[in-house]
Amino acid sequence: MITIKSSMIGEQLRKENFFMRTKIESLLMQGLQKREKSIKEIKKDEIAAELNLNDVENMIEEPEIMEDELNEESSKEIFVLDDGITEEAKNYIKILNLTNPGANGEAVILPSNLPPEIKKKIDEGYETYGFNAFVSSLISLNRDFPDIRSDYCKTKVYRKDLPKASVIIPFHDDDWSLLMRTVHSIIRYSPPELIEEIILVDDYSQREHLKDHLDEYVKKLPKVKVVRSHQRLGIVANRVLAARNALAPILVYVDSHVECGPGWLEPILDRLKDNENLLVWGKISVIDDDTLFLSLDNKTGGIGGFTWSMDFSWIDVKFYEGDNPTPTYEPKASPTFMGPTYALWRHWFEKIGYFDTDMDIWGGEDVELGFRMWMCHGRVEMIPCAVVAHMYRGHTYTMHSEDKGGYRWNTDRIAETWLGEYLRYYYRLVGDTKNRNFGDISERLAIKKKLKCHDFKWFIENVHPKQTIPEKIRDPTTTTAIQMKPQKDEEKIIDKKNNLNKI
Ligand SMILES: [Mn+2]
Repeated sequence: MITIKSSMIGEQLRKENFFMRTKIESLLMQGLQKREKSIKEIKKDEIAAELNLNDVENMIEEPEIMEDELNEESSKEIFVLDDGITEEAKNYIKILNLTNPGANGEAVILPSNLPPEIKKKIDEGYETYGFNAFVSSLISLNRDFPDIRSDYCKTKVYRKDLPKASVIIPFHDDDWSLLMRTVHSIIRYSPPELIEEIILVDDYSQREHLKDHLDEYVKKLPKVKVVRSHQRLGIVANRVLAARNALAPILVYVDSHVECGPGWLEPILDRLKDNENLLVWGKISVIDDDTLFLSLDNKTGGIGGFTWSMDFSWIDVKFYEGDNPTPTYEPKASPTFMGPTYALWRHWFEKIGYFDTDMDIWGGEDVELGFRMWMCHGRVEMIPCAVVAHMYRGHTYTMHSEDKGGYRWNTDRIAETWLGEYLRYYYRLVGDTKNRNFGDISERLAIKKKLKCHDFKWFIENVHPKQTIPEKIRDPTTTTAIQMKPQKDEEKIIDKKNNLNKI
């Protein structure tokens, strides 16, 4: 057995026992064949390589692995991923006469003449979690994600020596099955040797199933740990909390309501390997919020744009270039990105100032980081081969804190920090410049100065030249006040964000 002195990192190591053992065993086999190293040396080297810690010698007691023990099946710690379908759910599946509901990403279609008890359950799910949580509870946590990737993505060979990832999942009062299906999909579709840890970051959840029950459950899962904040931080500050607690060189942020598809992680890590100032994000498909249907397509995707009201907008892309009928699935430069799945180097994230933690609970942080990446000498790309399905849910909890102003507080901070001479385009869309309160942005401006970041004119000209600029105020030096109506799509987005209905 590997015994590890109890320290915080020791705890982490203990959870990784299974994966280390698997790797140690394969190395031992190689070592025994070559007869180059003793078992003890191989084991120590391997753990040191895994951890990349200088003081690994001090953390690990004298190895006691015996050769014959390694040959016994019983010495392996096997993690079993349960399908998570409760007895109650099984009963409903029977009543509804369903077979493997939701398997392979299929829609769960319920009969129209539902018993009142089930109708009530569905309504409660929507009310509490903003989606059809009843239907989700009927679906296996281990349902297969159809491999719709192109041949290019399926056959591409990625390097073996990729940097390891801390996968970070922020959550707050989430539905159990949706959150756990996210976790299971990551475990099932990621090569274990590429994952250092999966961190569930609790933003002060109050629901019982996310307390002791969650702590107990994750003990049964490889590499999963829970980090909790003891006050409501919001998703922005929570993501920074996780970054500070993460062990791996690469941070991969994943929403709490996604399913990761086959081969999603390798292209992300391979692309980051040689690019320390890069942020990549996955191709976002959709999990239907009513039927949990996985809506997948490998011909088109979206990269990130923005509107002058500082809202995210999608820019559709086809994976075809010009008249070439053969699609290309190479990474695509993207002016901004959206939060369901993105990854970057931990040290780069720290260097460019994490997120703006004075932002309110949620909103705009991804657009802001997209701007900052480009303007402060980095880059953002969407990776078509990294397929992740995301559910757009209704909100069911408070989206702003007492001392901050919610979504527009956040976008005001973005605009005031980055837009410079373009700032009035923003205020003409969101309202009067007077009496706005967005807190203190001096720290964010200091980062911009310290990193010698480009200005917004550079960003428009070099990163997003197709961005619409209202004709009459195209020249930002003009001082004439011109009334500007929101563009159609911007009106829609403003309306949507004001209602705070979906993320
Ligand atoms: Mn989301």
